[in-house]
Amino acid sequence: MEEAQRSLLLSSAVRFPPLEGARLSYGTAGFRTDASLLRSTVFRAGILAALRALKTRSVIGLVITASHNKVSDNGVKIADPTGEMLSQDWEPFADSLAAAPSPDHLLKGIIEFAEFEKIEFDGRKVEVLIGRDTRPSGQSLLEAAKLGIGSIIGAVAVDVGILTTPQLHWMVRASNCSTQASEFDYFEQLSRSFRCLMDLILGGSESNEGNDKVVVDGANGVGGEKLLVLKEMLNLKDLEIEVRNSGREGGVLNEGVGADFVQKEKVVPSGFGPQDVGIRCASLDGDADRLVYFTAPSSSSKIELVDGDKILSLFAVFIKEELSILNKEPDASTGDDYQCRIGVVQTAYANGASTDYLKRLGLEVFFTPTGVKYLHQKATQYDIGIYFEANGHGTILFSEPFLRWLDAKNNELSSVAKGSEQQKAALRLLAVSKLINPAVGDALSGMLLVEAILRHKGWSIHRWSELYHDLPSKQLKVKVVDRTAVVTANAETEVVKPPSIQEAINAETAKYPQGRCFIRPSGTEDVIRVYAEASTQDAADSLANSVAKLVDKFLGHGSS
Ligand code: 16G
Ligand code: MG
Repeated sequence: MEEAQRSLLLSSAVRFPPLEGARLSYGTAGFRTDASLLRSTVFRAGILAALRALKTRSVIGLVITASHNKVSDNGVKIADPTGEMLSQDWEPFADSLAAAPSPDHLLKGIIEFAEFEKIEFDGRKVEVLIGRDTRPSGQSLLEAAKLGIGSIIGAVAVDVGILTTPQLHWMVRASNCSTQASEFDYFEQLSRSFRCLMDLILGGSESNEGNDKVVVDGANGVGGEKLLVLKEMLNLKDLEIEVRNSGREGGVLNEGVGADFVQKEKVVPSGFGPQDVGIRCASLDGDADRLVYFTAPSSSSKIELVDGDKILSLFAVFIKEELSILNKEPDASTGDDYQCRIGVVQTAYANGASTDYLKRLGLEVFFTPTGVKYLHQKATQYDIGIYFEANGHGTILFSEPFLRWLDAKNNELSSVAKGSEQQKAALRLLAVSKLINPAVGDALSGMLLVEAILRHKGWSIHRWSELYHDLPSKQLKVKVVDRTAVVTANAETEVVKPPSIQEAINAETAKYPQGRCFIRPSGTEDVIRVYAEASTQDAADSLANSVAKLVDKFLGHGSS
């Protein structure tokens, strides 16, 4: 590394001393904590993003958000050239950069890592797109990120403004594919493919049981704001989208609103109530990468929640049906068959009833640990990989060879069977591949796809919800001395360390019909999470409580 580069790094690093005692880890989805503690970490994440851009010779993304967490928190994460999460083998470097106690240590760490990764500091121009959510701390953290990026010679920070997290991921991917990559292009692509899908659907669909309205809770965040823009561009006549908690009405981000609140508390978000009974409602989280649906109850009881598992199931049913239409109709067949491998990916939090349902559909179901990066990676291994976490993160991935085949098939069909159901199925699948965000789960594009499929099938939200009945479940968290003492295996369904706790969990679970229970260390909070499922709510509550006591006994403050 040249002297000019060394001194630039040292001189900028002295402006961002790390806070003592605030040791952060890149965690499941980037660094996250109280915004007032983050400047040094975001500055260093800027350096990391610039190094990643140098290494990959591609456009990289940096997003400043703390998603569904409280407004006083913030966070930072990096998007790789494909728009996916930062490659996991760089996470330890992210941790050590964040932890470097002084500018000299920081510089030494960068030099060693750059040598190991063979990163050349040749001054070549590389770009990092920086986006942020609506948090008030975003602007000053953005300045810190810019200085971090600017301390690598040749790296240029491009401020793309306030965006949803999935928009930023999409723009990074599009920039590297040499396609149009502005925010306007994102909206254009979503609206064009949605309209195309609706045109292919409206031709043959039954009525949507008179249910042509969706009311969306925008979590008082960036998603609500962007949905208003998208709605203008869509200019729909046959679907009314009403946005509440858009952030324009003065509500606080994620406070009593948003997908995380709705999914965990199972109550209506603020701004919703008895006037919404019978209406299809949806909720986004604070950076719009999570989506859940729900209906408001007539009394004060709990909502009917239609979570990520049910969105996954709806998508899976639709895709499977379209594929079978495409592969039927022998008279129109071009004899060009493609063995399309379709797979669904879930985590241990998926309700057992959803997994049974998907398996009954004949689908291959695979489990990964919690966190989008794990599910996404697995989903890339299929021709059509559909992944969702119960909390509403998810998308559909189509392989390049499958899309090429589908395109060719559509072209052939348009000469031999134009306008046939078979050709329409090909066109619908192509439209879905353009509507859905291939970089990461995206609440806006996911919502449009849900709306199109419900319309296609003529289903109300109740009909959709009836696909299967969730098993009662309960989640708890337990504060422990050291959450890293828990090591899990088999997609977090089994504890391998400390010894014998799994046996105790098994013994407890065996007492309950349809009982299932697991514990895992949270990747975002200093707690152990407990999940329990059983045939009744009382049983699920009781199983979760007993296992929480076991966690406390083995790992809690009284255990040592
Ligand atoms: C993060 C993850 C989410 C995961 C959650 C688990 C992304 C983009 N977000 O929000 O997928 O479900 O963490 O949190 O990957 P926990 O480890 O605290 O339970
Ligand atoms: Mg989020």
